[in-house]
Amino acid sequence: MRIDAITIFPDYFAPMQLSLLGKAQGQGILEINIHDLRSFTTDNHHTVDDTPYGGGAGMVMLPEVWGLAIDSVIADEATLIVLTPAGTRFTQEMAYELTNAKQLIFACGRYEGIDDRVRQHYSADQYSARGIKVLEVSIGDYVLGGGEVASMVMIEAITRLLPGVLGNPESLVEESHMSEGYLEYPNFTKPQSWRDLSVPEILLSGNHAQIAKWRATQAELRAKKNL
Ligand code: 6GU
Repeated sequence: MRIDAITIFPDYFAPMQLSLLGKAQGQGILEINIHDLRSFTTDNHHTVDDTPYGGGAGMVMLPEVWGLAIDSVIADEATLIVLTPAGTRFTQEMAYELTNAKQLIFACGRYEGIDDRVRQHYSADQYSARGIKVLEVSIGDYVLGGGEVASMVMIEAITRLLPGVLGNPESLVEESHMSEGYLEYPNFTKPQSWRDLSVPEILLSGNHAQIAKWRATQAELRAKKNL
């Protein structure tokens, strides 16, 4: 999978070289390219924003610089993800769907967001004919300073599902959010007793059927508690 993130703060993405993501890039499973939006400006001041038509607070990012930046990376079958708190909520299901994309482009807006014509332009027939899709996505009901952290959340959730990224793919078989409302049961390891707290007796029994039953009950209790 090829990932391109466009931002005015490329340094935000330093953690993408760490841990599983860094390793997957070394193995050629994944290619992550970070692009500085300002390098696509054509004026002396490297302007990326201006005041909103219609008035109001804040600044809106210019369509032309975004157009040049996106044009420089977009390939057939790409999915362009525009990060905005007004977007569709990101879920584990969406993460699974996006693992099928050949290229993901993350447009990280700042300020009051990106001129809406950028979304409109890349949603037009000339792009859908090339298999290009546009999604406006939010990671939750709160407002961040920009799309950078949100796109890293998405990149981590999506790429860990790609074949070969996780050291132990069995980890994906039973995890929270694998199905609607499912939360994983609590886990325990050594020592058997820690600060007066013991590991539940059933987990030491060796009775796999009973253990599976206990875990299913615990998972249900957790799901109810979090409603
Ligand atoms: Cl994608 N962007 C911003 N700025 N805030 C958010 C968000 C995105 N998702 C939740 N809050």
